[in-house]
Amino acid sequence: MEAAPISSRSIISPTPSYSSTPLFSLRHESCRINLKLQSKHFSVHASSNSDSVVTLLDYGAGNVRSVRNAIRFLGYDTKDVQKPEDIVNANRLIFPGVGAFAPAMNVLNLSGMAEALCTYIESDRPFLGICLGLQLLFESSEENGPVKGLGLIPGVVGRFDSSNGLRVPHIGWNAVKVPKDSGILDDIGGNHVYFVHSYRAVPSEANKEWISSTCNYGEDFIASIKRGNVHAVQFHPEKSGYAGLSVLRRFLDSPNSYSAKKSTQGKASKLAKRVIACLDVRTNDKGDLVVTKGDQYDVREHTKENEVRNLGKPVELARQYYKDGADEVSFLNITGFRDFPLGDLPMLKVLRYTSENVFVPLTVGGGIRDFTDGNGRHYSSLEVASEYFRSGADKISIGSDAVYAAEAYLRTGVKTGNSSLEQISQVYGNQAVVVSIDPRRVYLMDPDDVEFKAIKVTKPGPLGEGYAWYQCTVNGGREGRPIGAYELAKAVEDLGAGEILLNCIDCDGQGLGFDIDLIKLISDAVTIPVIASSGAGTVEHFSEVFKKTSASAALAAGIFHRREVSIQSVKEHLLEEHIEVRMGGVVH
Ligand code: 1PR
Repeated sequence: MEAAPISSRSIISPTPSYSSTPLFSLRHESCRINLKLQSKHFSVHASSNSDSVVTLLDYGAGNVRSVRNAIRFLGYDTKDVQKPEDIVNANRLIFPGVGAFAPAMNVLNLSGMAEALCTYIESDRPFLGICLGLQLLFESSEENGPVKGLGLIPGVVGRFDSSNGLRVPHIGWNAVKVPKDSGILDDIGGNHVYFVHSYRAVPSEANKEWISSTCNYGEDFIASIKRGNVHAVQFHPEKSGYAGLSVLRRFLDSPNSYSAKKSTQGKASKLAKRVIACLDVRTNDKGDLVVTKGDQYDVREHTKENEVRNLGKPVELARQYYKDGADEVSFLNITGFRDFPLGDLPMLKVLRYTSENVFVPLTVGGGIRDFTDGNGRHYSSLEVASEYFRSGADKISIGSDAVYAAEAYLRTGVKTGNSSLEQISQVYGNQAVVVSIDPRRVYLMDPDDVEFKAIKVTKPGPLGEGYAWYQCTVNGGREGRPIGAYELAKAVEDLGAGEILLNCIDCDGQGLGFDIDLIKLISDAVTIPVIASSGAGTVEHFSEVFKKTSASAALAAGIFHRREVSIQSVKEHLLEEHIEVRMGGVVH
């Protein structure tokens, strides 16, 4: 049954008036106090916004470029909220919450925007909250808390329970269960949409009137809410490909006129396995930024000229992979360890252009570390990451610097909070931080020959060795370090990594299949998602890695760049093998 609208007030009332009496007793105390202080300052008037302008609440905590790009792609302009009055005077408001709950509430409370939001929502004005923008509507959150929220919806936002082996954060594509006509979700049917979060609100008797869809990840949680003109989604429509754009389009096109169309009745699903296209990017000898690809990390042609292998242009290839149905696109700036990324403006441009019309998650890595330039100016890794996020990245990937941080942590047992990994995950959340591991297999006759975790290997080494350990490297495989992939994975999970990108130098570019021994070792050792990488040559290699290990995603480069295997054929094969994947590239 459709929940009653919050109020019967029309969306664009020529003289809207706002009651200073809360319509919901749940609103938390600070909201109520603010209300008294602020409501008299709101001069509410008919908005002069045209219908093609949507107001965006960006409180400066992270990347909302993707939301802006998606809105623009759908033919609308955005107007930024500068002051609380801009909220109450908006025609349509989108609130893409970014970052952690407590700092977000803090900014909203201090700026007076918490109160303005409550007023706006209680007046049943068109609202779309995204991710944290949904969670903040609840009474409180356990994230670094308890912390009070806006208190409009009954319930406490809590963390997914990983004690039973559930991988947290919940990252990836899930179909949502739409039990009733929800207006903006009408077109998504059984399609998968993209989630990335560690905290969730769960359905209860008290909030059931708000729920418009649920999703299952270890338990049922609230995927979206709807009440009158107020909507919020836990998933990211701006990152959910065509299905996500349809949600935004429905909200933007006609917020007040969703007629009961088809009831989608999407089924809840398991988390789909992701197929990721990876673009190793570097400047070639002519100074052009190109997509390259190595053989065991050697990216130079074995010709007289010895030039860098050139497999295409980064932006064009990323767009193609998005259309082909890639669930994510990763850019690895493979010489980032020696070139300072903020000096590497072409890479930032690649991100900006790509994010204009690629609506799946983008990860970028390479060179994320503290840096002092020739003029003595110090840049923190957080500044580098922030610039990547601002340019359109959803996740950043740290390679070499995470190895040094893990070594220090294992040596001292102390989390200093100073490593790039810790700093970035603290500010942007651990779901935004991937650690890329570049290990090399080292065979052993006896597992006790080394102080690191060694395993029995499926295929013995060249001298008949039955064991191996996986030595981590830095600087693109150029330097081996005294730490194993197993030790590194566990340490970086502790330090705040949200995901592991697990390469293998031995398998890279060989097309002989993923290193199943390594991927099983690491994916069993951690509770964060692991992306299997290096060695894909056939569609069967993808089903093998998903059947034999707990990897959450599989990444490939060479076979996609050389068009030997298409993303679509990988997914069709996985479906035939009863492995859940998101189908459907772009149809617009
Ligand atoms: O150390 O933080 O500056 O990050 C550097 C990043 O660049 C790391 O993520 C590292 O993995 C990557 N990188 C550095 N050198 C190379 C190289 O190839 N010379 N590429 C490199 C790593 C591995 C995968 C590759 C898969 C799949 N490339 O990303 O795409 O192996 O390939 P395949 O399907 O063709 O087998 P920092």
